[in-house]
Amino acid sequence: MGFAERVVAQALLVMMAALLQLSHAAVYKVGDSAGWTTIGNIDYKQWAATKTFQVGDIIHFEYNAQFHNVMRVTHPMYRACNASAPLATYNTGNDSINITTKGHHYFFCGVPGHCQAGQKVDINVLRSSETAPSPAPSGLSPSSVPSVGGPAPSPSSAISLRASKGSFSMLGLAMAAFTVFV
Ligand SMILES: *[C@@H]1O[C@H](CO)[C@@H](O)[C@H](O)[C@H]1NC(C)=O
Ligand SMILES: *[C@@H]1O[C@H](CO)[C@@H](O)[C@H](O)[C@H]1NC(C)=O
Ligand SMILES: *[C@@H]1O[C@H](CO)[C@@H](O)[C@H](O)[C@H]1NC(C)=O
Ligand SMILES: [Cu+2]
Repeated sequence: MGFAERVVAQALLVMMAALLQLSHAAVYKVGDSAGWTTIGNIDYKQWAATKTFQVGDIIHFEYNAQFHNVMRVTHPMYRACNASAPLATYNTGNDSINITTKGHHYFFCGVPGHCQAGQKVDINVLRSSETAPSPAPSGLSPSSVPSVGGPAPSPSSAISLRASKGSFSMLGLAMAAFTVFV
């Protein structure tokens, strides 16, 4: 294998690593099976406390749009259940919100009385120093790149990483490209 091919192979390995990192984004349905509601006194604070939110995650609100909505608000508005000037309002009943920044993201239902009844949730994305470090992709150290003249590593050695949620089609593409070049 020549120098150019090795460079390409190395670049593809880096791309695959990046894809695997991206695939860690999670979708969280607020309230789990109960969804976004005032029925059953769901403790959304408790719900959020069991999650480790990260930048890139998607927060999904599912509810009957005739009776509820979702408002993103500031901390003072959240504390006071003040719905007079929300930062954003969602009302499809099936709202997915991308979390793109660290820190607190405050949401409540803007229907009078619902926030007071507990239909409010604080999505807190911890600073990276506070979150558990994501495991380094072990199979992708530079040493796993085939040496000149040596046998190419079996694809399974690179693919046996934590991969999840639909990353396999992308990964398959990368693998296909990879095998073309080695
Ligand atoms: C609600 O928030 C608005 C905008 O921040 C503010 O003007 C108003 O005084 C607040 N109302 C209450 C009852 O806190
Ligand atoms: C919510 O929207 C997604 C696509 O954005 C769709 O796949 C899903 O079936 C919808 N769920 C409901 C309950 O409407
Ligand atoms: C939210 O993230 C998804 C994938 O993570 C992306 O496809 C979508 O375009 C994003 N939506 C917005 C509004 O940024
Ligand atoms: Cu409501």
